[in-house]
Amino acid sequence: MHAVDRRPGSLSLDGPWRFQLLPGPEAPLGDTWTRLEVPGPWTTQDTGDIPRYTNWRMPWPEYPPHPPADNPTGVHERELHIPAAWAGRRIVLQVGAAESVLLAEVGGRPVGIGKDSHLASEFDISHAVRPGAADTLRLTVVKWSDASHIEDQDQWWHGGITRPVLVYATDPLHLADVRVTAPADGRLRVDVQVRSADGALPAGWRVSAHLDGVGELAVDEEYAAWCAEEARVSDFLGEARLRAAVPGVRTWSAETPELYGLTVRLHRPDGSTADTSHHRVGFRTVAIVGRDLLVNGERVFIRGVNRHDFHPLTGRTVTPAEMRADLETIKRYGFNAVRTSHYPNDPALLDLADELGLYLVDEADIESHDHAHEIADDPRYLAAFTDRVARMVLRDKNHPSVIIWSLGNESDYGANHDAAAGWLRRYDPTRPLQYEGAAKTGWARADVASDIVCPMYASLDEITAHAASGEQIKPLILCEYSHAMGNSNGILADHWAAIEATPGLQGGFIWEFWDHGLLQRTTGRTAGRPAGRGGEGAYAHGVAAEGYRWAYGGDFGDTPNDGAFCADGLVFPDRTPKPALYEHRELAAPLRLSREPDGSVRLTNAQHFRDLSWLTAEWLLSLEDAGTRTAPAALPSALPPGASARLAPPPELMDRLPAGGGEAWLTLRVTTRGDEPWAPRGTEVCTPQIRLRERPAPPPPTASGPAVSLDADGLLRHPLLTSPPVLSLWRAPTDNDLLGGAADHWRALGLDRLERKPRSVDRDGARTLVRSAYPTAVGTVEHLQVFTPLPDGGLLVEETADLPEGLTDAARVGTVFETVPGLDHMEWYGQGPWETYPDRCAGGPVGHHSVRVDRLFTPYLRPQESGGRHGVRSFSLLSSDAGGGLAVRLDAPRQVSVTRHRAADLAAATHHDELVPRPRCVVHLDAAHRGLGTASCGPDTLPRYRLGAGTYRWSWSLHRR
Ligand code: IPT
Repeated sequence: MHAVDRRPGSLSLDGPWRFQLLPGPEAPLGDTWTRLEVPGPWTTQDTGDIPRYTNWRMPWPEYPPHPPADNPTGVHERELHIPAAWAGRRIVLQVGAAESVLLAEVGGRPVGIGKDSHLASEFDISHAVRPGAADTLRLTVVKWSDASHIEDQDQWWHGGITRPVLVYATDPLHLADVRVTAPADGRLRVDVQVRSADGALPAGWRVSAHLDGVGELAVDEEYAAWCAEEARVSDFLGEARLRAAVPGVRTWSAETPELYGLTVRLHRPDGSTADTSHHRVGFRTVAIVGRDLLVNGERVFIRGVNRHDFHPLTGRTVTPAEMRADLETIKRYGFNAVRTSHYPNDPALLDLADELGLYLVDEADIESHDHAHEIADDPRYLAAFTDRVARMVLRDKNHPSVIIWSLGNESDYGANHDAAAGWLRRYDPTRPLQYEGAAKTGWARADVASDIVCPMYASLDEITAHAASGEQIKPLILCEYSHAMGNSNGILADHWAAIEATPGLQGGFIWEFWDHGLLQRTTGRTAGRPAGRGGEGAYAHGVAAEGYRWAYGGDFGDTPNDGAFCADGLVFPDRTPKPALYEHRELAAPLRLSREPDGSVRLTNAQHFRDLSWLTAEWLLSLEDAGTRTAPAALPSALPPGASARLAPPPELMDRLPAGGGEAWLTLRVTTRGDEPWAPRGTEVCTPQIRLRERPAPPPPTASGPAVSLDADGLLRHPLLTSPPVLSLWRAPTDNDLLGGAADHWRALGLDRLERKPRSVDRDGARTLVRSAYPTAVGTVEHLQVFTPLPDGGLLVEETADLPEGLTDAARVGTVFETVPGLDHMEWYGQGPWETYPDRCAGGPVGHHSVRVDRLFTPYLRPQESGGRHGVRSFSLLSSDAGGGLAVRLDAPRQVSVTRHRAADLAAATHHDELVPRPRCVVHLDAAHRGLGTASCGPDTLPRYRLGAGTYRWSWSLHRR
């Protein structure tokens, strides 16, 4: 593995290949070939072998290093036409990635074997090919091997060739490696290794290098002279060293991804060019000083996300365009870092990270999870550990985006890690390394194979306590946190408040980017099979089209499996953003607003390297009762990173702030001024806001008109409602609720099957008092509803619920009712427009929002509580054709959800396609709603987002519109 990119000028072998799937590597080849698209795993191409999903357990019982007897083996064949002009050249076959063992043959001759499912294998096939003629190229891929035990990552198991296959040719004398060292001070160093096919170097070869905009690099004369004297050394190493000092260098960072083109040439004695290699150089320095990780001397926050190679049709094969779309999405939602969980990515991804500006934790393909303890010290795996780490580092060392190396994931900690770390520290002293398994043996230990404390899912208390302990000696950056499974990422704002306020805490990587739902057919002859490439376009807005669904573990009949645990990303399988992404975007905002005591607004540049000149903005004044007005905003473009400035709220808006009250919010809608490499001009970046005026308390009601009508059980009859308002204490369990234990708690209390017992009805003039009881396992909830007719024909509902001692941590305390059919549009004043919850609402600015009812609901793969909007003050449900509908005004900002599904409908379904939308709206108005937390893997919500026993009071009024 080397850092010379051979993709340019190569011959692509991608496309349809002949294919046979055998039951094992020893099985005889049959006569019948089918066709298979390469690259692409066979498990998504309808070959009979299925994708299997397990988290950490191996899908079969054999102990390391043994594979199972049943071992699907794919034989891939095609003709290889090497151009006649390549005769006499060194010809190399490169297979981008194959899982898990690759055997290559040309013209019936074995040319090599390869392992590591996420790095390329290269074979010198010069001796085996016949340029100008056709040879048969056969790539046999054995699915399971000793290596499977160290590729036990939490993802689908596939089999096959997953990255491009190509052949390239060089002179026998060629550039074998180029190593670029480009620190922020502009002192560039380029070390070049030259090799010849027969091992001998002819005299007189020469290497040159040119840096765009700067010029030719100088040869390191001292080194050259030394090499010349030590002729044997020179011949053996074939090494050249070149240097340049770049004055006024433009440094690379995630915010300023400045790249310089570098061309390295190998010249024959006659001066002609034997080989050329192109690079993009980013000048930047990474260092750890004390407990700070510094990029170019700056303590940067790491706003990261874990990303797997994933595609809903191919499983794992992704094109450069798809990788770009991933990274653009990642950038647009405020991330500046990616951990390549849990293996080296396609080289194209690293190029893109350099270009778009993302810090990478480049992770070796080592996860021995199920047998972690045995393998970490097992010398039979020693070579694999060091090989996997070294090959990654050798390949990726020139990428400025890579700021940290990772030894792998979830593999305990043993001698094999120390061996790899030893090599790595010596080979690349310019970057820190991290390994969670080593760090966790003692966060304050200096002597372990991790320069960073990189825990997964540590609680806020744990990490802040460590930072305050006086014992912290390394930066703390969570390698995984805020598990994005289903409706999740609660307390992200609390995380970032702590990180930004606590020296020693520097960020983390959300788990994870993708929901790994594979598109599966549900109807027709091929029902149950992966849709594969035939499913192109059979999805939109995160939802699979009719006749398809997003499959998770077990859906292909794969046993054992870990169910929906692979659906834990910030985007749906089609890359549609989930609401949590907006939360992150706002928390990562490059500029922040705050209110000064004199009423002026303070704006802070929260970036590390950039001023504000790339942004433009407008002001929005939102008034609860008088809509929204806008005015252009003048940003202080030259405001340096970290600095703040006072801004006058726009007079043309402030002048129109009506006297006499009503809540008012001032929002700065910030967009890109021009095109950024990751977003076109006009892309929304953040929407920070400040409250100008509080919401006044509602006036005391005056009753007017006839008292409400009730049925025999004391339930409200109302022309706008098809199901009367009753108490609700439950929600359809989210993945966090299910896996974290809250759902069991609610079941034990009986909240999932709460039944109303009428107690009494009292009339007091026009007011009607309805008392009900809701028995639970720990006592009865007493519920009072007071109905008062209002002068405008509306109805005021004042409610009180007394939760007995012991009834703590309910899902919600609130009202649920169902409307007449035909209301398909919601307008509201509150947080939005995206889904928000009490502990995930930083990304939903308060304002007037309007969304189709069907689009309020978030189609999480496994149906669950969804569609909530936090801080809703008032809303209307309208029919878009005939007009009219209903309006609700709440006493205080409340959690509201309007969907077409009852909580029980959601809880009963296993996949989104099982849900049948009701024609009516199911409306929840909550006095209180439990936070989401992240308990499917990690901390639950904080105590302040939980519900206690005691008295809850809330009121709302219902009006015709
Ligand atoms: C952690 C894994 O590193 C990651 O691959 C994924 O499984 C994640 O959890 C959960 O989705 S390991 C877990 C045992 C904490």
